[in-house]
Amino acid sequence: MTPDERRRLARVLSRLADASVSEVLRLPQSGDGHCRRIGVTGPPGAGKSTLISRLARRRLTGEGDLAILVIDPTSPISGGAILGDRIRMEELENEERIYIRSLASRESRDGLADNLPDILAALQSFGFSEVLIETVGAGQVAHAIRALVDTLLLVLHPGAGDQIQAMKSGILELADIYVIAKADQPGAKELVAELRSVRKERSVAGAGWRPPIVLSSHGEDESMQKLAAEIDRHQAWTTVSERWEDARVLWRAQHVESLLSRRVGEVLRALPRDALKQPIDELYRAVLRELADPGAM
Ligand SMILES: Nc1nc2c(ncn2[C@@H]2O[C@H](COP(=O)(O)OP(=O)(O)O)[C@@H](O)[C@H]2O)c(=O)[nH]1
Ligand SMILES: [Mg+2]
Repeated sequence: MTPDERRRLARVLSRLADASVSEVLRLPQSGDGHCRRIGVTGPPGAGKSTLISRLARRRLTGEGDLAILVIDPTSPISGGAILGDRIRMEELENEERIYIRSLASRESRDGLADNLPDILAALQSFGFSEVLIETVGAGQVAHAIRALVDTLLLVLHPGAGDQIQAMKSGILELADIYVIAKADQPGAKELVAELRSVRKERSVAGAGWRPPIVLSSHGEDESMQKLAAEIDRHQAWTTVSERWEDARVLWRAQHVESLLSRRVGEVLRALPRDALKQPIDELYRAVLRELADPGAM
């Protein structure tokens, strides 16, 4: 990617990140395409950014450039700056085939960033063949990111054992690959054992796919090679098992749901205060009327 293209992309992404629902709907619709989407999620401090910065080069061996999106729940603006994560991905800064961007999740309902599907479509139209998306994963976010990516990595670190119980019905069931980062620290073996027992109990959601467990310390080369291979194996599996098709359908439903929910928020905020005092059923119908009125958008 030339510096000019980078600047153009940065402008496009900034515009998208701030676009309202109606602005986004007026954009030309691009196809779903075949850009690989890989989510990297896990608790704060688990080692996600460190891992991504090491994994990124390994993922570059094929054709096409690689984009990294860091969804930052704390950053107040969606500028091009990498903010807190800059430190962790510095080594990629001069890599011509890698583009890094942080996005604020702000008050986005699903804990991701507004217009993320459109941002991903834009990256695809700029010729990226793969996107790695870092996000802090818990609760709602886990489900939102699951719907958005083909392959989901869950990054945990030793000592996170006590969090496993809490995660059981959520992200642990949704992830395709478990990564134990900071495997140089005590407790890695115990975490492997716990993940193995979780894996046995996994329900139909992951039918036909047994999430591999990959250990990594400081993203050393050998484990990154293994992780990259497991990602490829999972990508191949989603294609063969037609999971890819299912994922695209799910993704479209999720996209419309998030647009509608944002639009409801916009409508409610635009209502005069008095309108909010109506009985709930009347208010509900008033919002529905607004939603159905295309002239209002
Ligand atoms: N000992 C050790 N520390 C690590 C490892 N990976 C990351 N860290 C450190 O853990 C902290 C959080 O890492 P970071 O990648 O920013 O985690 P994130 O919040 O999940 O993105 C940083 O201080 C890293 O240097 C690892 O494999 N071993
Ligand atoms: Mg990070």
